[in-house]
Amino acid sequence: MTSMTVTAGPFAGQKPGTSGLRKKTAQFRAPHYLECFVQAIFEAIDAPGKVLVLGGDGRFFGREAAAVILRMAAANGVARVILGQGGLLSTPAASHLIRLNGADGGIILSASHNPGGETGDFGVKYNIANGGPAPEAVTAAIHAASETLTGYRISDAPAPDLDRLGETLLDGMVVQVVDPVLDYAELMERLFDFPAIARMIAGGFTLRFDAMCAVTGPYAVEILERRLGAAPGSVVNAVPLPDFGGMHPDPNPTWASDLYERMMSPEGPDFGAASDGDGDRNMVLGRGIYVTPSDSLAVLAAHAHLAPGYSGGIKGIARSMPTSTAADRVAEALGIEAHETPTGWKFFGTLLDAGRATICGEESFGTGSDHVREKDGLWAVLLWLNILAATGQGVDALLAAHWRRFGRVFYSRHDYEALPVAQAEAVMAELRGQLDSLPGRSAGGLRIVAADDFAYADPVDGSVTTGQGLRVLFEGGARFVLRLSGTGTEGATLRLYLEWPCNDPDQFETETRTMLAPVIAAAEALAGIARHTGRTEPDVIT
Ligand code: VG1
Ligand code: CO
Repeated sequence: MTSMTVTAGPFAGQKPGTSGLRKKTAQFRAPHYLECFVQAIFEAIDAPGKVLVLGGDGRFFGREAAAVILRMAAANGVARVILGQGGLLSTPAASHLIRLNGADGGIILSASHNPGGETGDFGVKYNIANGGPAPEAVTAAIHAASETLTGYRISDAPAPDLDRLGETLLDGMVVQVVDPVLDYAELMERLFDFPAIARMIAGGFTLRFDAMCAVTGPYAVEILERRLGAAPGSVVNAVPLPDFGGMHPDPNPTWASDLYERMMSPEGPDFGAASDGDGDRNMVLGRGIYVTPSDSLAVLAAHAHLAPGYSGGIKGIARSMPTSTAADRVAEALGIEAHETPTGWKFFGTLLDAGRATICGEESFGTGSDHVREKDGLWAVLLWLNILAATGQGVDALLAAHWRRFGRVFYSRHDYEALPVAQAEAVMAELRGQLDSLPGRSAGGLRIVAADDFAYADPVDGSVTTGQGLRVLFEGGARFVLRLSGTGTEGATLRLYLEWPCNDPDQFETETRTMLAPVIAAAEALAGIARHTGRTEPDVIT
């Protein structure tokens, strides 16, 4: 067999965002578009001789894309590709396979929490040898290569059967099709006390896991039902579908409303959780109680030592800047390092590699640890279950005890989606223009003590990242942050993050929206979201 070079490209705008390149599926299916971006990856990483992991979340176009990438990898001199059977791999499982096999990197085909299907979104993400998302230097090199290439290489041999386990040769390259679940399930079994969780479940503890017709279904069925003994059917929407069954696989109270409502009912199970398209996000609920992702991070960090994988204690906690400061309180109490990074898991990699953080998290339903280099939805669920089994407490009691010990940080994120880009930029520009003059002034009755455009100097490799979100800090620690999403594919999405720390136990049961009212008013006064966009309510509140 031979390979050929197809003259095509370059395409403008192949610039990875917060997490890979995300575009409308139709864009990715346009002639040569996927191929040119993949060629840019191969050029940036110097593909010849490399070992790569490949898989995705099962969304529409994933199988076709995997077949094309295999043929391109062969033509570009890649030595071996380890492929999840059927082209399936959750993001954390892909991260684990890269590490386990000592691979040079991996390509994940997913647009994560964005809806899939013919009219939905598709995405391609490159991960490096530590298993984590490519850092900025690598994504910049990929983007640069995408801007100058004049074609791509592809083998004219057909791709092998994606469903048949085992090794085949494609134009001299080894294709190794592996079970997507097995190695991951074994890793989880090493980290957590499966017998204790199984005993709790056998003792009558009930749970519901909503896989949202995305990639986590097979993982959750194997681990929660087969290995831990949860009743068959505890995992719902468990079969990955190309269009996610029409669902929007973003595990939050809005998009996982069926689970949310069941959990709020007195007849609901003891524990509920959901995951996103590629399995790296999680939402956790107890009966009658929703755990905010920022609180979940803090609770997991405070109790991680109860799980076998973390019995020696944790070394540090890292959170993205817009994530609430609840985790910082835990780090302080434990006497360990706390890190504040820009949004996106790629910024945790150096801290995890250097052993300066063990647990990381983002307010966007992402939590994870140094077991892989991605956030990991099922991992978070299992750590919760391990903690519940070890303490014998329910989610509500555990959260209440956590607040009593550390105080409660009221938190919410307001998303304004699909805004005209100019309107979103006007909001950002108005606030950015005032930042220097804000300290000492008041807004919404609150006194401002600091305001800036977040910049981050990585303490491990010294790299500096600027322009990561506008933040305004008030006396007493209340705060709001405003930034533009880097994962959307339509117009602009404005995210407003709101936070109000509280040490008064008498107020812990107050509605979040009531507690946040002053800081919401301050944000409106300073940034003028309603004035610039005409929107008086966010599209999604988490
Ligand atoms: C969002 C979240 C961010 C997360 C990213 C990828 O990015 O805010 O915290 O890391 O999605 O998550 P943005 O730029 O839209 O705010 V996933 O699960 O979609 O890969
Ligand atoms: Co995701």
